[in-house]
Amino acid sequence: MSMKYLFIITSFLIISLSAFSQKAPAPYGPLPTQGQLNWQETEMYCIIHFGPDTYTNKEWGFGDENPQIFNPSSFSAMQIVGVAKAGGFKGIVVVAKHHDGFCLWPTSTTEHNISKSPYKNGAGDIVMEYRKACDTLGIQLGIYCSPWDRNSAFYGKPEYVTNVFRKQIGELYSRYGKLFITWFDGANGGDGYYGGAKEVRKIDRSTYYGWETTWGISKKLQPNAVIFGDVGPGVRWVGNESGYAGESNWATYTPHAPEAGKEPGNGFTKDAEGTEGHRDGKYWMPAECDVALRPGWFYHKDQDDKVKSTDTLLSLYYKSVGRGACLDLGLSPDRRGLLFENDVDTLKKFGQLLKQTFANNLANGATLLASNVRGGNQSKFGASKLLDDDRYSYWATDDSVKTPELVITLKQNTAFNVIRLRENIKLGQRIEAVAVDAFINNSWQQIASATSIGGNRLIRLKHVVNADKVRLRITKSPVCIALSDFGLFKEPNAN
Ligand code: FUL
Repeated sequence: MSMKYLFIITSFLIISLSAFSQKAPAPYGPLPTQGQLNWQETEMYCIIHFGPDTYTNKEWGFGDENPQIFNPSSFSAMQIVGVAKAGGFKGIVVVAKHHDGFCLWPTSTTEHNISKSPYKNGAGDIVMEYRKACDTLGIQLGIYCSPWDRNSAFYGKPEYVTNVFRKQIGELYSRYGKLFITWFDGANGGDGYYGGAKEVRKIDRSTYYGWETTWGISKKLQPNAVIFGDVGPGVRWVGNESGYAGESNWATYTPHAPEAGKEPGNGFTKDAEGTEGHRDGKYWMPAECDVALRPGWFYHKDQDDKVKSTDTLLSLYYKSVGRGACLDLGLSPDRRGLLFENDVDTLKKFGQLLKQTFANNLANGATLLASNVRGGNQSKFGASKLLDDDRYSYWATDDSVKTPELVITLKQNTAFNVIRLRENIKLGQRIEAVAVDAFINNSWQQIASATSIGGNRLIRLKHVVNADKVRLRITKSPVCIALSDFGLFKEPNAN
């Protein structure tokens, strides 16, 4: 063979080999949409309940409340959204209509709305005030409009869905700019005012709202918003209102809609499947953990000293955001239309604590040694990708390598009590289990383990660990890995 041919063949081999090593791993299982990726990155947002219930001291208004009672003296969307932002929250969900049917925006669908209240002499629009505050402060907006309407005479009849409810969400999704989430509550049907009938009206949750058509309004008017409901379709309810996801929490889920979830009047049925999801679920449908900052969703004076502490919030943060879910914290403006002082205080301290803890990844500057790098291609799939700020650049292994290891040699002896891992979820949720070791007294000692990594996994250690070398072992994965982040952090008060 002449030198010329040898050269051609060798170049061909090199080119095809490098083409192979450039190839990204095949995605695994269901994948998130753009809206779901944005939702995942949002991590924490606040759902805000404010309306007639604030003035009647109720949680579920009957629907016969006089609009005259809605008259906040100093409502400030800027104060409320500003405090949420200081708390580290990146979005709000405005309850534009709760079960009592009172609309906080001027709607053409019912008389039972803010234009009939004394607030701003009937010219107020609370939803618009939130929109403006969100724009000023760089916070995302979402909207909750209760399907159940205890005021409407039409509730229970088909006309309610077609002429009232769908028109209401149509107004809300077209007048208030870009939304990141549209929120559908699962409490539906029961007793109510219903235009004076004062009776019990039951509906069939699976058919009454014509969900495909109703969700279609959100998809059409807000294509980038995720749709939240007890069983999705974009984001699922976590199955409790205490704010935690399961230790194993899969972003994938197969809904058994809509029987799972909440039943009005008799508390909430726990949906354990919502808490953990399904490893082999059919859809990408991650969990939202909703929980109120106070015992109730609405403001009640006698709960002023029952505001959750910063420590409780932090612990919920690890059990929700730290398990790959999002935290949706309920805020309850008081009768002035402001967050009460105790609420402000705890939220601000919580935000500070998060900032102090996560500002600095203590693994930065470490030397990383991976047992395998896909195609040997360090620049594309090397472990250094774990330390950049890009959630979608990633360390990947060859297809056959499913349980690789990574040794992280830190710049110096380092104290930490939180370990963070994230997968590049654009390629699905792949990793099922990991273990972490620290090099202590000249030997490797296991300090942590976790399951279902996904978009975010925070492992909070019981005690601070001091080490200059840490080892990550992927212990179970059905396919090669695509890990995007490794972080070590220390809470200021941990010891
Ligand atoms: C529940 C509702 O019944 C509560 O009043 C509250 O709005 C909560 C966020 O969802 O299903």
